[in-house]
Formats: sequence, C-alpha cells, structure tokens
Amino acid sequence: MAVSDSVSRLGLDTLHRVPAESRPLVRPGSVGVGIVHLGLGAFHRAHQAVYTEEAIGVAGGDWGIVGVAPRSRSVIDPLAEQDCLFSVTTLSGEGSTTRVVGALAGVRHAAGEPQAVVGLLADPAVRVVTLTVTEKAYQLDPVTGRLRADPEVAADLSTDRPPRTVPGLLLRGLAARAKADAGPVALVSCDNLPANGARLRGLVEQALRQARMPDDVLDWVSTGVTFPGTMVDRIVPASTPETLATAQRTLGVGDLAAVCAEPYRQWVVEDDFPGGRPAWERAGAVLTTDAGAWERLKLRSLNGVHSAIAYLGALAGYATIADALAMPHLTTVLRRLVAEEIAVSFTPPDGVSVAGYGDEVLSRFANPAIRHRTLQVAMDGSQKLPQRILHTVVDLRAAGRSARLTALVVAAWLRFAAGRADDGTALPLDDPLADRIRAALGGAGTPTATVDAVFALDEVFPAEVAADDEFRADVADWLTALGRHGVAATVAGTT
Ligand code: CS2
Repeated sequence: MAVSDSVSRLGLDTLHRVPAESRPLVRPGSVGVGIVHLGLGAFHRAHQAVYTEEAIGVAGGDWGIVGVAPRSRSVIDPLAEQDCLFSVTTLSGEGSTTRVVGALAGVRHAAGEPQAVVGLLADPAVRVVTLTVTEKAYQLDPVTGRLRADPEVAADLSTDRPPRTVPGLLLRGLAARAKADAGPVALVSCDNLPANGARLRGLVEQALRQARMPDDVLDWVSTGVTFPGTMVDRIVPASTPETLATAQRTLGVGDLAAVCAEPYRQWVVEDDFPGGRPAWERAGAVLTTDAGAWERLKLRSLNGVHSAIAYLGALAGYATIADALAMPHLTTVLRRLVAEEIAVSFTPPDGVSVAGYGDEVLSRFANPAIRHRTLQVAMDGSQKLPQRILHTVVDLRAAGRSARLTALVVAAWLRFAAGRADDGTALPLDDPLADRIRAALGGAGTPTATVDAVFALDEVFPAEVAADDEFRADVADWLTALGRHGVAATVAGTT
C-alpha cells in the first residue's frame, strides 16, 4: 500500500498526532550538527542514526547528523518534506513496534550540491564523518593498492570539477578542512569490510596522493584525521510498500522514508575520536581499542552464512532468507559449516563461542517478519565473497585443513552467477564485475573449466585460493553435484 495523498505526512507539525511512545527522543533542530553521514540508505537510518539519537537523548551533545545521499534523491526528497523525521519499525515474530527517530538535522544531495557537502566536511562543528557506501565504493586494487581505474573517480582526482564520487568528496572536503584548519575529525567506515578503518585510510591516502595534493594538506590529514574501525550489525531489509503501510498504521501519519529492521543490533567501535564523539556506549555500543576480532566474527559467521543462504536459497527458488532456511537439512549443513570450518579459521573475541554466535545468527535469519530477499543479499557477490568466504578458505588451508563445505558456497555463487535457478528461472547478476564474470563463465564448459576461468579474477580470488588445486577440485565437485541434482538434493546429500 502506498501512502495516499489524502494522508497527512510525518513532520514537526504533525508529531503531536503520533502516539507518545512512538515519538522521537530528540527534536530535529534542537541540537546542533556534529556528524556528516555519507550514504543515507536504510541501514544507516536503522543503525547509526538510532544509536546517535539514543546517545544524545541520554547524554546530550551537539551531534545532529547531516545525511548525504551520494547519487539518488529518492530518500532525501521525502526526508526533506518530513523535517528529516523518519521511523524505524522493529519486526519480530511477536509483532512490531514503530518509533520516529530525530537524529537527522539535515539532508544533502552530493550529486546536486557537491560544494555544500565539501563545505560541511570543512565545518569546524563537524567532528565525525560516518560512511555506509557499500563494499564497492572502496575502490582499492588489492594487488597494487591504488584506487581502481574508474573514469568518474579518475576525473574527480585529476580535474577541479565539483566532486561526484566518494573519494572525490573526501579529498576535496579534507583539503578544504586543512585549508580552514577546522580541527581534527574522525572518518568512520560502517561498511562490512575487514579492517574497514584501515581501508578507508588507504582510500583517502591514495586519493590525496593520486590527486597530487600539496604536502601541507597531506601533513594535516596525517595528524588531524583518524580512521576508527567498526563492526556494524543489524538486519535491515530494503523498505517495501508493506514497511510504509505498517509505519502509517502505527504513527497515524504517512512516512515515505520509513525503514524496518530486526530487534537485534550491535556496534563495536574503535575509540579514536580526536574531536570527540556522541556517548554511543550509553546506547549500547561497545567502544574498544581493536574491533578486528569482532569484524572477522561477524563477516565470516554472519555475512558468510547469509551469502551461503542467499545463493543456495535463490537457486532452489526461495524468495527470502527466512523461507530458504525451511529447506530440509540446510540448517544442519550451515551449523556444520560454522562449527567445522568458519570457527576454526580465526581467533574470536575473548569469551565468544563462534558456534553459539552462529546459532544466534541462524535464529535471527529465521525471523519470519523480516522478509529479507535472497536476491538482495546475493547482489555484489564479487565484492562480498573475499571477506565473507574466501578469507576463511585462506586461513583454513594455511592451517592444513579442508574447506570442503566452504567450497559449496563458492560453487553456489558460480552457479548463481551463471543465471539460472534449478527450475530454469532466470536469476539477475547485480554485480559491478558482472560483465567480467559472465565473460569468464561464457567460454567455460565443464565445471573444472568454469572454476579455472572464474578463479582467474584476481580482484575476487586471493592468489593462495586460486593456486589451491584441492580447493578448486572441491568447488568443481560441488558444481557438478549442483548441476546434476540441484540444491535441495545436494544439501540433503551432505548430511
Ligand atoms: C547482508 C548484510 O545484504 C547483505 O549482504 O549480509 O547486509 C547483513 O544483513 C548485515 O550485515 C547485518 O548486519
């Protein structure tokens, strides 16, 4: 159901009609701006915005967020009309609750007003910049360490035109900040990447170097900017008409920027904020000196398993992650994958049992109210597989162990990328490397030839994995089984 024209919209002047328990903790406009966020998707609204609002609510501080949408206006237009208010509906099997969040103090469109965004990044009031720009925005070549050749990025780095890309915005923003000597700032990646802080630092340093920024800017950045690593976690599926309808039913007014999410949330943040930060710990975040072990735990045991369910589930014809878990024997195979392979591939944070964490993850995935589409999780596989699946393979094989079940996930991705579900339905390949993956798959005939062709993509497959004959043979075996028997029978055959 769409919000009809006759329904009043959420905004400061209609807040009094919203039930008291659903009203925001912070009134937009009542706190000053302290944070700029790049990437105003559903995840940011249901995660960092919620933590920040709660932190301001408990401990105060001028930490209002200006949300920047890099390209599309589809979120900022409704938010601008709603005085930056939006709601988060928390969905569980027992029902749902909806609350309006007041953390956003403004919205900006980077493509339409790049200079305003550069100005914000150079504003002394802004001391924290957070990012959710997805894996593919961190365009560093794993082999050369340089920014990947992308014509838009290259134009941002080599000309004075207003920036259009994330590296370009950060480059111009930091140069302007250095010039204005506007005070130190923390740049905080909230994307699902290992060592995301170090990656963001690499991206910024490369951008500065490749754009030949003067030494005084480089010096200022090296002393005035920090890059704390983080682990972010909350399942936030794309909003649907149902999300908007639920929000409207609860709020009594329409909300075109509504998001929904699971009840669970976690945020582990390295505490390195030279200009200060919101009291996120008061909202349940864990502030630490090193988020690395938490990142590995989450990327391998949550996101890796998520991707496994997405590819196997989509091939077997399941539309959502929760539905796919109903596939007979799948849960057993996934629990073995976690216990026998993922859990022995890394050292978890002190006191955490990976098997226990994995079980909790599976029960979160089974939440029937979260209709997270397998195709949503399946997209951008080339950007996700390395940290979710292939690093597990590297570590297992270096320790002389088998990665047999992990190989099933790689085979499922290859079969998914080939574009046909088990019943012949076409599957979309939504991936920045789609053309190259298709080209590699196109020429190949046998499963072994397919593995040879795709493992040659060195942006995806680490050299150790590409050179591992036993692992390649395992993947080819699974591909053969999936081709002959389909997912359901293959999964059943492993137990
Ligand atoms: C998912 C994640 O879309 C995906 O690839 O695996 O977005 C996942 O829902 C979140 O990382 C959960 O924190």
